[in-house]
Amino acid sequence: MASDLRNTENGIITSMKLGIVLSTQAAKFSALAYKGQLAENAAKISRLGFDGIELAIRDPQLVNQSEIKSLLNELDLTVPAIGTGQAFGEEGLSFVNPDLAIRRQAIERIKSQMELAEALGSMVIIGLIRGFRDKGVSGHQTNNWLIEALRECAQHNERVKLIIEPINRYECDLVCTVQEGMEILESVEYSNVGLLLDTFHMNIEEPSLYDSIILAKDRLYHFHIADSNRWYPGAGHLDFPKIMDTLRQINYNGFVSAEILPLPDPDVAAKRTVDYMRNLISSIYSVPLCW
Ligand code: LER
Ligand code: MN
Repeated sequence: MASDLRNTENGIITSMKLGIVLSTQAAKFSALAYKGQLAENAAKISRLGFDGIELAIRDPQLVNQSEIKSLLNELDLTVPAIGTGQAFGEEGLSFVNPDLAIRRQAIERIKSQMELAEALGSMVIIGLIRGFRDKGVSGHQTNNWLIEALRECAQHNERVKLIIEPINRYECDLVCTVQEGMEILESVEYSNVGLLLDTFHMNIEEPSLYDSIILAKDRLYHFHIADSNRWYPGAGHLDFPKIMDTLRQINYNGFVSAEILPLPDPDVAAKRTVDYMRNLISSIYSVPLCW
């Protein structure tokens, strides 16, 4: 109920929810407004008016599940998704590493993230953990390893959704575009596997962000927002009114989650995200679609 009320903007019930990424530990990845100090930062995020926190967790063994649950319960915040890329960024685990032991570790890590996700009511992000194709391994073999890993994880617990994030070519070489994401979904053939689209990556790879959102349609399970410069929405040149209107057009009712640089500082970035996005979300629900 409380979150319905929070999604009531000027008397208009909106169904998109607003989140922000917080890393539960220090990380090299820079587009994180908040890192560490979970209790303090979660309280700030709640006060700012977000509906949820997307947690970036390198390894579920590093966090205390019941502490997280009760803290977020108290703050009335949900965890829409768990980010897993640090297992690649910090430890080198990947689904397509030529070393079988590393591939197994990556798969087991995702399964353990799925257990935590089930307890928190979250989805699990499959981003950088896909890894890079090794030069000595064929594209065909790499693709097979990726699909096999996804199938094994999807089958492990069909109640938990896995969300594949197309990532721009400079950070990843497996599934960079929404079309490639849709093709992987077709090969994997599990309905608990869907897509996470990120405006920052789409701005680099997609001819049209809007057509790509429409292509993903009901396989779109989660959405990352950052402006063209990866600052908070409104700080660059992306057309967020049109992006949000397109999400509304496909009846997207999940989270839009800010994965942004902590600039000019974390709190200002978070506050400007809330101010800009709340205004936008209520305005797109208060006027007819512009299509
Ligand atoms: C993770 O969500 C992401 O967008 C990537 O840029 C991670 O490197
Ligand atoms: Mn992202």
